[in-house]
Formats: sequence, C-alpha cells, structure tokens
Amino acid sequence: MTECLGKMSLSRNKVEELYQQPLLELIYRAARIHRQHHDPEKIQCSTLLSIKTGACSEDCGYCPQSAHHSTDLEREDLLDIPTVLGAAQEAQKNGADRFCMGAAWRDVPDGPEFDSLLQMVEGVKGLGLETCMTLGMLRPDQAERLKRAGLDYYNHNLDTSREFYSQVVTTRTYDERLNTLAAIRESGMRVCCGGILGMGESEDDRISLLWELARQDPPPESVPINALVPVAGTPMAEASPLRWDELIRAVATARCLMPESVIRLSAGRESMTEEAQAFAFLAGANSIFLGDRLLTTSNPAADEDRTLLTRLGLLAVSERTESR
Ligand code: SAM
Ligand code: DTB
Ligand code: SF4
Repeated sequence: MTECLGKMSLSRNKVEELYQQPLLELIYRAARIHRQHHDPEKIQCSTLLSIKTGACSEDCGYCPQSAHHSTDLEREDLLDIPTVLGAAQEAQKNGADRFCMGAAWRDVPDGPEFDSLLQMVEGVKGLGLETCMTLGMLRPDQAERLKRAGLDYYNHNLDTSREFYSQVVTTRTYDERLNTLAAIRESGMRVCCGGILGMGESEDDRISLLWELARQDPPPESVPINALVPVAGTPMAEASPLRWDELIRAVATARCLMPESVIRLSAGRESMTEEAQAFAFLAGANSIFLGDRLLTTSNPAADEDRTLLTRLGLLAVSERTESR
C-alpha cells in the first residue's frame, strides 16, 4: 500500500483495509505519516465554554443537553459578553491557544443573540486567541457574518455513519449536517468536524464515519474524535465503555486518511488511561481540550494534562510559541 491515501482514490474498501490492519502496523504507519506533516512535539490546546446550556430541541441520544432527556442539568440562557471574555482570558492563562464556544441550539438564532455572538468572536479574537464556535445548523449568510467577525473555526460533527445516524438522532438528517458543513466551507472558515465512538455503533459504522470525513473536499482542518461520555438520564447512559484499542485504531486510521488535519483526542479523556492517551498521540492525535470542563461534563484537570504532556515530551502550542 502507498504511504498516504489521496482522497481522489478513496473508496470505502480502502478505508476498511487500512482500518483492519494489525494494530501495531497501523500505529507505525500513522506515526510515520504524522511526522511527515506535523511537528510531533506540538499539541494544540482548545478550551471549551458552554455559552448557552440545555433545553435543546434536538433529541441526540448521547447529549445531556437535549430537552428530550431528563438529566441533572441546569439550563442557562446565552451568557453575557464580559462573562465569556473573562473565561477566555482564564483559558489563555492556562495555556489554551483556541477558545471554543458551544451552544445547545438546533440552529443559530438571528437578532440580538446573533449580534452578541459576533461581539464574543471579536472580543476573543482581540485577546490573541483562535476562535471556534459550535452552535448547531447555520445558514450561509450567518456563516459569512461570523467569518467577518473573526471566527476561525466552526465545529459541526457528523458524529457517526449515515447508516447509524437515525438510531442516534431523529430530529435532523445527515444531509442537513452536510449542508451546514458546506456553508462553513463556503464562508472561508475552517471546518472542525468529527464524531463520537462508543455509542453502540459497529466497526462498519466507524469505518463509514472515517470515510465520510476523509472524502470531504478538502477534509476538515480539525477532526475531533470523542469517546462517549455516558450521562445519567440519556438513552446512552449504560453504553459499554470503548476499549482503548478501538479508540487508537480510529485515531490512527484518521491520521492516515487525513494527513494534514489536526486530530483532537476530545471528550472522554477522563476515562482513558495515560498509556492510552500516549498511544493516541503516537498514532497522530495532536490536539486536546485543556481545562477542567468540556461543555457540561468534566475533563482532566489542566495541571494533570500539563504533567502528562511534560512526561511525554510534548508541548502545548502556546508554550511552543513562547519558547521561540
Ligand atoms: N448543538 C450543537 C450541535 O449539535 O452541533 C453544538 C453543541 S453539541 C454539544 C457539540 C458536539 O458535542 C456534538 O456534535 C457531539 O459530537 C458532542 N457531544 C455531545 N454530548 C456528548 C457526549 N455525551 N459524549 C461525547 N461527545 C458529546
Ligand atoms: C466536540 O467534538 N466535542 C466537544 C466540542 N466538539 C463541542 C463537545 C464535547 C461535549 C461532551 C459532553 C458535554 O460536556 O456536554
Ligand atoms: Fe442539542 Fe447539540 Fe446536544 Fe444535539 S448535540 S441535543 S443539537 S446541544
């Protein structure tokens, strides 16, 4: 097999062949590709903030913020601008280079709330941080306005395969997701798009998700790979935990398929051992969420993550810039 699969020749069979290689062969191949396209010492660090929490009209089976599930979660309207900027400053102090603002919306509202979003982007950008938002479905004109305000990335995940999607969400379709992704791409913003493992999907679904991600033209610049964080009250509360080798296999396959993309070891790191995370970095993951909270669930403490990175000889992008 050639070292790197170009997307023009990408058939689902090729993805399957890659994914099904013996694990250590796959990791070795991914590690080589990673070193050809990235500085292997560098880890991009994003911090998340939930700027509008809960009461979401969508029924995503994994999500604690859906109004369809009864989880132990306090809803909160859109945060005010000073609160968001304060959190961004704190994130920067802790070593983040990108600030990601997430809202539990099906789609993005117009009017005063949209104006606040634009001011949040301008403010965060003004601090010298990269900006990212994930707000649900977006129209092309909204994408353009966010881009003009300085939004660098928009996160919108495909989450799983087209085939499994209707078992995860019923209130929207895979094609609606793809339409928003097209609007983001068209606006000139960078695309952050990935999925969740451990929702009860099959290996075939994981292969199909990776294939869908890699055959976008161009592939997403940022690819978050989330391990399900099971939350009491959601339909997936009792899902079987993802095995470490399944996670690494997906990360390594993503690295081989999308050599230029930044791959984020995203939600679920609290239940991964340090060894599994080390394997993921070796296999091509080069980004994490830094900070004690994701959106509504917890994440390893920033201090613990800094210790882990130091132990592995890795540097956060922000440290890297300072030391130069
Ligand atoms: N409402 C917007 C949307 O769905 O695009 C933005 C926020 S939504 C919480 C962003 C992403 O978080 C989802 O697409 C999903 O991939 C991820 N997510 C939500 N709950 C999760 C969980 N329990 N475990 C892992 N990932 C989760
Ligand atoms: C992504 O792929 N993972 C992040 C981010 N994009 C928005 C969200 C993870 C959410 C985990 C569950 C929670 O904390 O609510
Ligand atoms: Fe709403 Fe997003 Fe959660 Fe789905 S994933 S319920 S759209 S917040």
